[in-house]
Amino acid sequence: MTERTFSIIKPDATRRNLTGAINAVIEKAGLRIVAQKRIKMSRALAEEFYGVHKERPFFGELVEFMTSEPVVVQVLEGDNAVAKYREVMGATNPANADEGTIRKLFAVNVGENSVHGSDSQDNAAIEIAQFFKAEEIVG
Ligand code: 3AN
Repeated sequence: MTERTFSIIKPDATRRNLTGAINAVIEKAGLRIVAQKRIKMSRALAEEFYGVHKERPFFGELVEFMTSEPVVVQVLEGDNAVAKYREVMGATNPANADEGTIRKLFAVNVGENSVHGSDSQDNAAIEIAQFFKAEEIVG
């Protein structure tokens, strides 16, 4: 089924000029980038976005990192886009990520792990709406 997922290319990757290299992996996997923009996340937006992790010990560090430098936010479209992008990203900790995945190829460590991808269709819809207006998405 064709669906959409939300992606962030994180500061560790934008800093190293890896946006194009990561997009190449995304497109090669059959996902279409139907919206994309480079933004600097505000602290308020980062805290809201990662609200589910509020009680985790790494929350402060995560918000600091995500607001430290620009990110590229994207909407990806394709067959089973949510699950497919999770596969393409690889495990949260790059040490456990499969060969050929974005995190295996590019991530620095478990915190600076280059990309975010929604973990469910419900969260994809919520996250897309946090960053994009409907008219910014051209499928
Ligand atoms: P995923 O991004 O694979 O869905 P989550 O939802 O468990 O992983 O974690 C959200 C984000 O929090 C990760 N992408 C990573 O940047 C950060 N994070 C997760 N675990 C750790 C950790 N142990 N130390 C530092 N940052 C972490």
